[in-house]
Amino acid sequence: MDKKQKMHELRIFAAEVRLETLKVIKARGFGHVGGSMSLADAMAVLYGDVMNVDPKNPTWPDRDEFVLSKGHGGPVMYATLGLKGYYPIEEAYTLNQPHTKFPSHTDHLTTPGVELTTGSLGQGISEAVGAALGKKVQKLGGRVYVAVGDGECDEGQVWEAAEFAAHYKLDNLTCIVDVNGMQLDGPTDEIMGQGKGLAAKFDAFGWKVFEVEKGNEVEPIWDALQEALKVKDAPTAIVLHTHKGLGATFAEVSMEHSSQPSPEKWAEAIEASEKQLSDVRNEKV
Ligand SMILES: Cc1ncc(C[n+]2csc(CCOP(=O)(O)OP(=O)(O)O)c2C)c(N)n1
Repeated sequence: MDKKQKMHELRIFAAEVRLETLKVIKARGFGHVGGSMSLADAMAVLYGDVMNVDPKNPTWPDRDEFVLSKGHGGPVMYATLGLKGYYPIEEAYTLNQPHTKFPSHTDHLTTPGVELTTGSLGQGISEAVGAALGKKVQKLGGRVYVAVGDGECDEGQVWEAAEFAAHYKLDNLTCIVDVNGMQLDGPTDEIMGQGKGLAAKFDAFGWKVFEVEKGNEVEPIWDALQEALKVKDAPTAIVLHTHKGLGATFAEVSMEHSSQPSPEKWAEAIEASEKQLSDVRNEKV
């Protein structure tokens, strides 16, 4: 398949992920819309093309693994894994309800395809570093991908993981840094300034960094991930500049962290998302 066609398919997948993320959260009525939607395009590129996974054989040792360190973004992962075939997507419409397999934060013990349990910010990247080292020690194939939030990077544990990964030259580890500029209670810069920025910080910790200004477009994300595959002897960070809540009409302007819109606002958002999907499907390639 040529690259243009591939990007078109990934744009469609990203629009499907956005729509299903909204449906998953709507079924509960409230949840983490903002940080789910900012990551939708990266999830689509990873699971739609880049990652080597098999939903029919989810524990195959040489698979690529993904860890959602910003575990509150569970809905975007459930949407992606459902669309990818790990389970019927409708199962995820039980988000955060009693006895569900889809808790608000990702849990390895409950959800097919979720590799590691996250939710306490900072821990997921440490787990991912351990998984990448484990692959090296056991001489297994596959890579480990992990997604952290920019607010999450206020956690010291992120930087312990970062120095460890560089020290052990974990070139089978790629960290997606979702720089949407916001965290739970306000703009990331106002809560805790991040100096010269997260690209400079990962670089200073010995990572090879790729910065993507259009972090909600599939093609530059895909290009950066291809470059990351070529790097030897260092972990890679893909710093994505994204928009919190993108594609959710009630959240994308306010960039709110979690949302509980009225039924009317939900209906409006679903309709807009369905239209976006149909527009992308009808794009001329
Ligand atoms: C250790 C820890 N402290 C606090 C929280 C509560 N919390 C959940 S999400 C969040 C903000 C995270 O911001 P960011 O990483 O930027 O996420 P995004 O904006 O991408 O959703 C906080 C403080 C937590 N989950 N874990």
